Amino acid sequence: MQQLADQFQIDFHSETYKDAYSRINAIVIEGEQEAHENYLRLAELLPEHQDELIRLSKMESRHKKGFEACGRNLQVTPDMEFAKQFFAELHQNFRDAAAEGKIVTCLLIQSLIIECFAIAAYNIYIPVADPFARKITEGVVKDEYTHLNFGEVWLQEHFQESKAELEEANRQNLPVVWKMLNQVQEDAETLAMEKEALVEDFMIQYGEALSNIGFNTRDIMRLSAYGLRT
Ligand code: Y39
Ligand code: FE
Ligand code: FE
Ligand code: FE
Repeated sequence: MQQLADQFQIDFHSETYKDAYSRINAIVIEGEQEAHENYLRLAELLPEHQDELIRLSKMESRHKKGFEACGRNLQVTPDMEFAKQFFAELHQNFRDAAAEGKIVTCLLIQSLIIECFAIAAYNIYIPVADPFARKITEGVVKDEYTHLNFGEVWLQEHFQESKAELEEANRQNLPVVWKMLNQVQEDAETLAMEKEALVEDFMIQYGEALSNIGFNTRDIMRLSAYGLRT
C-alpha cells in the first residue's frame, strides 16, 4: 500500500496538499463529532439498545481524536467552519427526524448513509494516506462496519413497518450526499481520491446494506442511485 502513495508521488507537506487537507480533515473530524452526538440521541430513542449505542458513540469520539492527531501530524489546521457548513443540511435532517421520534429516518441517515459514506471515503483514502494517517484510518474503518451493522440489523428486524419511511428518508437525504460529494471533489482529488472511486464504493456499501435489510435488486437500483447525476 505504501507503494501506491509513492507511485502517485504525493507530497504530504506541499502547500497544495495541506490546503486541501485542512478541509477534508475538518470534515472527518466534524463528521465523527456529529456521529458521536447522533448515537447518543439514538440511545435516547432506543432505550432497549442504550448500552450498545453509547458504546458506538464513544467509538466515534475516539475516531475524532485519531483524525485530530492526523491533522497535527501534518501541521494542518482543520477548517471547522467549512466542515460545519458541509454537514449542516444532513445534520438538521437528523435533528428534525429525532425531534419527531422518526427512528427509521435517524438510522437511515446516520447508520446507513453516513457510515457508508465514511467507509467509502476511508477505503479510498487508506492506500494514498501518509503512513501515520493510514494506520489510524485502518483502525477506524473496522469500527464503521460495526456501526453500519447496527443499523442493518435493526432495520432488517423492523423491515415491513419501516419500508415506507426508508423510501421517504432516502429520497430526502441521498441527494444531499451527492451534493456534499461534489463540494469536496476537487479537494479529494488533491489527496489522490477519485470521485468515481468514492461514488462506486459508496454505491457498493449502500446497496449491500439495503440488500441485507430486505430490499430486492430492483428497489436497490432505484434507491441507491436516487438523485445521482454524474
Ligand atoms: O460514522 C462515522 O464515523 C462518520 C461520521 C464519519 C464522517 C465521515 C465523513 C466522510 C466524508 C469524507 C469525504 C471525503 C471525500
Ligand atoms: Fe467514526
Ligand atoms: Fe461511525
Ligand atoms: Fe429492537
